[in-house]
Amino acid sequence: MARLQAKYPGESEYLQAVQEVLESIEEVYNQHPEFEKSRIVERMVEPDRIFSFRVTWVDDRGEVQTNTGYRVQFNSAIGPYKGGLRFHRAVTPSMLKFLGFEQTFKNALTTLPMGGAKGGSDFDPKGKTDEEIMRFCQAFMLELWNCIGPDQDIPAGDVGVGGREIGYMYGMYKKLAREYNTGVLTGKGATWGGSILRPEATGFGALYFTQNLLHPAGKDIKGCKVAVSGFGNVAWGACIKALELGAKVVAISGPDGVCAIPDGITREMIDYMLVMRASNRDRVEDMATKFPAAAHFTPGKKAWSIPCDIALPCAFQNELSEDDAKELKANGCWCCCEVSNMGCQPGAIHFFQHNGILFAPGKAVNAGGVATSGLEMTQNAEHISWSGQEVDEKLHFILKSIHEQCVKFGTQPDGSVDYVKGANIAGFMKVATAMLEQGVV
Ligand code: 2IT
Repeated sequence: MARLQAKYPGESEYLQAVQEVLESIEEVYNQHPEFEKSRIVERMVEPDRIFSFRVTWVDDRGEVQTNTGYRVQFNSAIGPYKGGLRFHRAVTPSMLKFLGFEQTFKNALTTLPMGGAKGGSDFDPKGKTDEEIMRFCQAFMLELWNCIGPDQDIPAGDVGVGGREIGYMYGMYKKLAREYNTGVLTGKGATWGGSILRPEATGFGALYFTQNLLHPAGKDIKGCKVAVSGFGNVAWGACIKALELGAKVVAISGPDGVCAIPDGITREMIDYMLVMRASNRDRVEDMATKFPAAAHFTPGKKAWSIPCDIALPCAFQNELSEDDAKELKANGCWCCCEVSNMGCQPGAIHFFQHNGILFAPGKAVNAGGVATSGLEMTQNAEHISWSGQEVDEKLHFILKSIHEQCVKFGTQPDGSVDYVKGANIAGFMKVATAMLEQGVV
């Protein structure tokens, strides 16, 4: 860590993600001298390569805009590079390195053969029109197309990138590459190679994982109050499944504040989240404006200020602080499943784990999204499409298996399960073993 800190000062998210994994794996690493001999850790923390490129496009006023685009190909030990694209004004190489690093271990947990990658741009979708989004996506692909391919690197969505953006990017990819293999991107439209349930999969998977977490403790989601942060694709899927399983979603939030929903979110409100996302206004207050009797907006507050049983951070890294964790506990919360990547600050995780709150990390909880991307790749490669039921059965199996891996590697001497350790060690062992078997490359 000291060497990395000196080499990459200021890359705080990246250093945070690496530190968490290294702390988790220290013990098993020391039991495997062959890993040390082959310098597995030194090789694993460094991305294989990073592409960085200028993206210039013209906005609706006819003005020329310039952003920076990136693709971080992190690790290919267990398969081709796989991971999403993030469009957000705060995107930096540090953010994408942390996400690519996390992705490597997450993908290893899915049981599917996928390496880790991440990419994106500091382009800010907020306030952009549909035409501007299209022109940006096309300009972005003008550079990205040369770095990706269905057997090399398969991007998908992340914050700020959904079905609409994937569509625009694929359209441009086809023109540039003269390749008509839809398998180069996942999260596509259902009529042109997209997997049924991919849009829902991250949220659905998170709730399946939560069920696997609660059942051994003799608990169930049914009847629980759930607080959700965000209102994007992940929060949307989580709300649908929470409702289906009989839970009550009592809060959703955005950068502007929180909407308390005392009687629980309805299907109509969940559908409206899609309208809010497509509007690019990035305001959760719009929910309270649309449904004034059901949702009450408070500016500047987080979802963690609303009393709940289960907290589901579904928005952004480091969105839940130690103080938030304490407020949750004081308000009766007893479980936090991290759905966003690195959504909880280290102090919050430490507090949960030492105060009897069930906690599971993003790379286990949210892996259903990329796992279903993996299922989309399989369907594309076979030129077939599976039914929703087939995909859902596989998703159930995958989340169950991820939970089992966490238990296998995370069970402590006192019988409790450290899900952070479990997920990190399980992912690490798979990637490290593959690297060892493939020699020093
Ligand atoms: O963080 C993630 O796992 C994603 N954004 C999904 C990546 C993917 O390739 O589906």
